[in-house]
Amino acid sequence: MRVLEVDNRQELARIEEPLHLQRVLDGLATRRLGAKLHYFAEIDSTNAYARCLAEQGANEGEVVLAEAQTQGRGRLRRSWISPPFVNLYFSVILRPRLAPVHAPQLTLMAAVALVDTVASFIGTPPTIKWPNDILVGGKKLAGVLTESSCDSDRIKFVILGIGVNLNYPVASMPEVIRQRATSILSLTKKNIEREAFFQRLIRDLDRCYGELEEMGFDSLASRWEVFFGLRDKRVRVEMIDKIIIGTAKGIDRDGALIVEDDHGERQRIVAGDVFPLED
Ligand code: BT5
Repeated sequence: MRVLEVDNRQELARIEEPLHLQRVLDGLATRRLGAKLHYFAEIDSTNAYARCLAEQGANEGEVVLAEAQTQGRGRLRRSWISPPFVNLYFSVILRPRLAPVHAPQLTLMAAVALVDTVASFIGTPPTIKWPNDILVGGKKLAGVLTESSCDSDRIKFVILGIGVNLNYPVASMPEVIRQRATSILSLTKKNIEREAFFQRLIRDLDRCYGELEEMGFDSLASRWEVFFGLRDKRVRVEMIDKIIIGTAKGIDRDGALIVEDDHGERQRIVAGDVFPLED
């Protein structure tokens, strides 16, 4: 049985095109994800709310979904632009049996699932920009934000947050992202049924998460590498305390980015932003 909790603090009747959640839940047939769906017309951040639920003991697989976010967030206090009714913003509570050092694998697992879903809607696979961006034609279509809560030797929970631009016209994007972002609408020139995309994505996430839990990271890592757009390219990696220039080599089994610097040393990057260098 699947449970749907709808937050009625907002007047849902005002919404022109709300998600038809029953269409999402009908035939979802997932093993771990989506047994309970918390739906909001508007929220500050689905990740923030999912974290509160997880701290209060919510089960693995519960999903928080909102039509709009007022404080959607990216990494490093950056924001995620989240206008109403056109896109998807959701967070999944996971309780993986992984060591804390392996938590980054979940970001990469989500990227692989997103590639599969997006490819099924646009016909060609997108590329992945380490660690968490899904790009088409070099423009950002989706982002993943994973936030973990850990003890010294185990993960208590991970909040896996995903934002995807669906029926979002590039012309109505704010200036700060307009040149660098895209949407399914902009790529296909058609509005898509958001319910169908969401259902497919939850299924792909469920499948990839199951694969990670049951078979480990190796086969997901190989698939991730196929879509990694910067392999063997010259890159600049910006970290909090330094910048490295070198050649991107791929990822290791913990999901860290491997870059060979200009002294021939292999550098292992666990957090940062990677950019292609113009030759
Ligand atoms: C990310 O961060 O890409 C992770 C985004 C995760 C958003 C989801 S939405 C549901 C859940 N709840 C949340 O509060 N967050 C998650 P990062 O790599 O730091 O990229 C952030 C950057 O992407 C911004 O600084 C902008 O340049 C750009 N950006 C912001 N909004 C965008 C959008 N709608 N489409 C494309 N790019 C965007």
